[in-house]
Amino acid sequence: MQKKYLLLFTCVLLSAVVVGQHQQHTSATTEQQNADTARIQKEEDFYKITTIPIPRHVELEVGGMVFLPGDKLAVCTRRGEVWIITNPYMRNGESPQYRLFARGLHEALGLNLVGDDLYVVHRAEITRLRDLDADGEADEYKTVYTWPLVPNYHEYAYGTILDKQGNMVLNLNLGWTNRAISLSKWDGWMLKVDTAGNMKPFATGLRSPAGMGINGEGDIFYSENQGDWVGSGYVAHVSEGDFMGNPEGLKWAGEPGSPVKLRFDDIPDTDEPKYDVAKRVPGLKPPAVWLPHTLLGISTSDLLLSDNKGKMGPFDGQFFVGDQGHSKIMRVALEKVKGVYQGAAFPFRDGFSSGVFRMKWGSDGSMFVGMTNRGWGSWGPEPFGLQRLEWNGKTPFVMKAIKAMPDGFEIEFTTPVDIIRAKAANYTVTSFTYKYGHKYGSPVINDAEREIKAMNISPDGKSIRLVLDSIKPGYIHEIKLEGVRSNDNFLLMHNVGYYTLNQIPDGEKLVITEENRMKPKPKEEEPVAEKALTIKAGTTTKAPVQAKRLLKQPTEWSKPDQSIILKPVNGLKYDNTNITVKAGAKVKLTFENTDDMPHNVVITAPGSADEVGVAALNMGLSGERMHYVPQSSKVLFYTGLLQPGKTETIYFTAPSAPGNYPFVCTYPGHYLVMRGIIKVAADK
Ligand SMILES: [Cu+2]
Repeated sequence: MQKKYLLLFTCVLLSAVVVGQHQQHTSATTEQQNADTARIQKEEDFYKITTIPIPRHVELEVGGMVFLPGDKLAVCTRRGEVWIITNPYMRNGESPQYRLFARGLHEALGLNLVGDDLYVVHRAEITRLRDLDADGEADEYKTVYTWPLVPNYHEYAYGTILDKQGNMVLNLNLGWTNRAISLSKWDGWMLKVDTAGNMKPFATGLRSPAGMGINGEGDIFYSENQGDWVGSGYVAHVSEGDFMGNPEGLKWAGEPGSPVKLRFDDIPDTDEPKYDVAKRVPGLKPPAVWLPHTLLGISTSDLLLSDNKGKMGPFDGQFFVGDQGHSKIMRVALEKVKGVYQGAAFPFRDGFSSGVFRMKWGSDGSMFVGMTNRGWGSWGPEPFGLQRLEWNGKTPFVMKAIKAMPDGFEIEFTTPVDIIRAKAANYTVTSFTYKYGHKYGSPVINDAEREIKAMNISPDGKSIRLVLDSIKPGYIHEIKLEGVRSNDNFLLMHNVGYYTLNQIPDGEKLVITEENRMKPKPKEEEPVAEKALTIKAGTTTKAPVQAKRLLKQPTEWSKPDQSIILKPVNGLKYDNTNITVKAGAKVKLTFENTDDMPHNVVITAPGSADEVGVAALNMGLSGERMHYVPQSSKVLFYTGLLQPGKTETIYFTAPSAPGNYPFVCTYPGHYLVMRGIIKVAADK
C-alpha cells in the first residue's frame, strides 16, 4: 500500500515538472515577438495548500464537513463515522486532535449544524446526533427522515444546505446498473426536509448531484456530473418544480406533493442541444454554467459561495466548485440576465492531494478542503485527505468575471492590463455545445470560431469588450486571451474562461470605429491529425509508415502472430501491464472498455508516455474529436477513445528495435496512472 502511493506520488511529481516545462515553453514562444520577457504567475504564488495530518488509524474519506463553535471541525466519512477535530488550524504549532463522535452510519455524505444539533445525511436517512451526557460522543441517533434503501453502490445521498426558511435541502443520486436509473422513490430528486421530519419534494432531473450551494439572494444551485442526459458537468440554478435534465426522476413526478409537471414521456431523446429542447419543453432548465469536460474538471463536487469579505481574493459573490477527478477547485462568476442565471467558469487552484469533495470556510477566511477518491481515482495520489487553502493577500492577474453584452462579451480583470500590449494581443472566441440525449456524456458539438469585429479597452485598463459577429444563446463561449499582460508585465495566470450564454442582454451595442475595429484573422488550414483516423482497411504494412490505427487485418497477413486483449480495471489501471511481443511480430490488439468512463490505448516510443500524456492534456476543445491522441512522432499506434461498453481491435507490426514501449491511456489525467509496458524482444 505504502509503496504504491509513493510510486504514484513520484509519478505525479515527475509529470508536474513536465507540465511546468511545457507551459513555460509555450509562453516563451509567445514572447519571442516581444522585446522583453513576460513574467509568469503560478497558483501557488498566491494560494498556499497546507496538509492537516490525519492519525494513522483514521480512514478520513471525507463525505461532509461543518464547523462547530470553538473552531472545531466536524467531519463525516464514507466509512460511516463522524470525527470532531480540535485545532484544525494547527495553531501554536500544535497538532490537531481527533475524537470519534459517532459511528455505524452508512456512507455519510453530508453534515450540517442546525440550531445546536448535528444532522448527518447517509444512505437512507437524515439522522440527528446528540451528545446528551456531554462526554464528547453522540449517544442519541434520531431518524429525522428516511427513504427506501436500495442495494446499489451509486445510490448516494448528499446534503444538506439550509434554505432561506431554514429547511434542510438534500439531493438523492440515481443508481447505476448499466445506466443511471431511479430504483426507488425520490432518487434523482432535490428534497426539502424540516427538523420535524416533514419532507417536500422540490425538483427533479438530477443525476449525480454531489454539491449544493445558496447565493446571497437565497437562490439554490447544485452541481452535476457528466453522464446519461448530461453532456458535461455543470452548475445549475434550481427553482421549485424544475426539471434539470435526466428523466429517470420523472418516474415519481405524479406522486403526491410533487411540484413537477413534466412526465417521463414528455422528454424527447434527439441529441439536440439542451437549450433548444428546453425552448419547446417548458420546465426543462438548462444549466447556468457548463463546466467543459476535461477542460474544467471531470467530476464536479461541492459548491462554496465566496461570501467571506474578500479573504480568498476579489471574488465575493462567486462560487468555488470542487472537482474530484482532477483534485482541483474552479471558480464560477454568475450574473442574472432577464431573470436567468448564466456566467463564466475559470480555473482557480489545482494540486490537492486527493479528490476534492467538500469545502468549508474557516473562521479566518481560509478554506478547508475534504477529500476522497475511492471508486474513481484522482490526480492527487492519496486515497483521502484534509487540506487548508490560504490566500496571501496578493492579487493574481486573472479574468475576474465575464459579462454578456448585446453584441459580445466584456472581460473584467483583477488588475489593469497594459493597454498597448492588449491592443496587439491575440483574442479567440469559440462557441460550442453538447448533445442532450440518453447516451453517456457528449462530444463537443457545433464548435465554431466567432469573428471578432471590434475590441475596446476601458480607459482604466480594468476591462476589455469584444464585439462578435454573433453570440449564440445556449452555447458555451470559450474566450482565450493570448499575450494580454498586466501593467507590471505579468501574463494572465489563466488565459481562458468559459461563458455559458442563456440570455442576450438588452442595451447599447458598441459603435464600431476605425479605432476599435479588428482586422479579420487569416484563415488557418484544418489540422491534419484527422487523416490518421480514416485509414482505409487493407492498407499495406509494407508502406514506409504504418497506419497508427488500423481497424482491419491487413490483407497480406494470413493471421496475426500474437493477439493481446486489454481491459480497464478499477482505479484507472489496465488488467495487463507487462506484455512481451517479438520484434516485427504481427500484432492484433483488442481493447474492451468494460469501465464506466472513456479510455483509450496509446502505444508510444520508449520513454515517451509522459510527453504524450501531457500533449493530450493540452489539446483543448479538439481533444475529444481526435481521441485525445496528439499529433506526435512519439505516438506509434492507438485505439480510438472508447466509450463505456465499447470494444475496438487494431493491427500493427511490432517495432524492429527491441526495447520497452509504454502504452498509456491519454484521456486527460489518466496517463499518470493508467499505463503499462510492451516489451519488444529481439526475434531470434
Ligand atoms: Cu483512461
